[in-house]
Order: sequence, then structure tokens, then C-alpha cells
Amino acid sequence: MPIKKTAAVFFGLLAIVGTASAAPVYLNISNITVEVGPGTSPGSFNNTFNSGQTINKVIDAPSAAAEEFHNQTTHIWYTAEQVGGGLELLFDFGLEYDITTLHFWNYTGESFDVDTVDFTFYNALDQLQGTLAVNPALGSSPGIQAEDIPLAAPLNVRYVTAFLTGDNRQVDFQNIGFTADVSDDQTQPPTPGVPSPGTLALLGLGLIGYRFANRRERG
Ligand SMILES: [Ca+2]
Ligand SMILES: [Ca+2]
Repeated sequence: MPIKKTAAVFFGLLAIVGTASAAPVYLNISNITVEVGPGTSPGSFNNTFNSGQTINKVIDAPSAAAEEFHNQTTHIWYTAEQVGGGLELLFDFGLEYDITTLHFWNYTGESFDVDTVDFTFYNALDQLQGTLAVNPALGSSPGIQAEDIPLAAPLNVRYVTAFLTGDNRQVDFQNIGFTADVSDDQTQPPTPGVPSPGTLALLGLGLIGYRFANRRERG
């Protein structure tokens, strides 16, 4: 291979690698998990879990641009017993991400669609990073495509709680997805065995108290 061509291929590869490492990631079943949360209100899941189907139907869209058709193998349908009741979903991203876009595939009609989603975002230490209430649009018809909701924040998110409600108790949707960048500064747990400044101050006060008590005993 001539030198010029080799150099061109080399720099071309560099460009691809550079782009790939900075590219946003679509979070779905291949890199995150979801489960039904204990905060889910009394209600029924109708035919959501028929024939061994799981809640992974929430995160099975292959991309943010994927189109899904409404049927019993693709959607989630929950009915709360009372108005205000809802379905709680717990997402675990595995590591911290800065979310840039939320994607929501809603049902196509008002009588079953999701009307409000309350999101709560936590970092790797389960510390609150932010909250967001979303009123998703009706899904497109007949093929349901995601509504893309840009988010300026939150940063450093590992865990997400979503509480989905319908004004008429019905919660029917296809998928929830997130486009995000891996956070540059992953939150680290405190190092065990290294006392915090507060602990050191208390220890100091304790020593002073001990010496004071000793002197009084001797005196
Ligand atoms: Ca689905
Ligand atoms: Ca509705």
C-alpha cells in the first residue's frame, strides 16, 4: 500500500475511534435493566405478562428511531384501581450517564394512553440528582414512533424511577428509552477506613474531654 494511502486509512481510523468514544449511547435492554417497583399502586396488569412475557418489553426498542406496532407482545397495559394510582418502574443503568434525550412511545388514543410520567433521577450512591414531570404526547399511528424530549440535565444518573399514571387509571405504552453520554466523573463511594473531617473533630473533642476528666479525678 502506498504511504499516502496508508496515512489516509490511519487518520480515517483515528477519526472513527474519536467519534465513537464521544458518541451518545442509546440505553436499552442491551445495557440497562428495568423492573416493576414496589411503589406500584394496587391495580391489574391485564395481559401484559401473558405467555412468559416480562417487563423488558419497556426497553426492547433497538434504537430511539425504532417503530413499534401495538399488540399484546409489544405493549405494557396496567390499570390502577383508583385515580392517582400508577405503575412504578425502576431503571438501573449500571454506571452513571448524563441523559440528553428521553424517548417515550405512548399509546395512540386518549382512552388508554399515559398522561403523566414523574421521573426521579439518582446517582450511583442513590443520591437525588433531579426530578422531571412529563406529559407525553399521544403515540403516532399506525406505527408508533418515539416522542423525543430533550433534557438539559440531569448529570451523573445511574438509577431512574418512573411513576406512570393515566387520568382515567389506564396506563398503556410501548417503550421508554434514554439517549445519554457516559459521565466523565463517575461518583465514587467513600473510601472505607478514612475518617471524615467531622469524625476527626469529634475524636478530638472526645480526647480533650477524656484528659479533662482525668485531671479532675487526680485533683
Ligand atoms: Ca416494547
Ligand atoms: Ca389518557
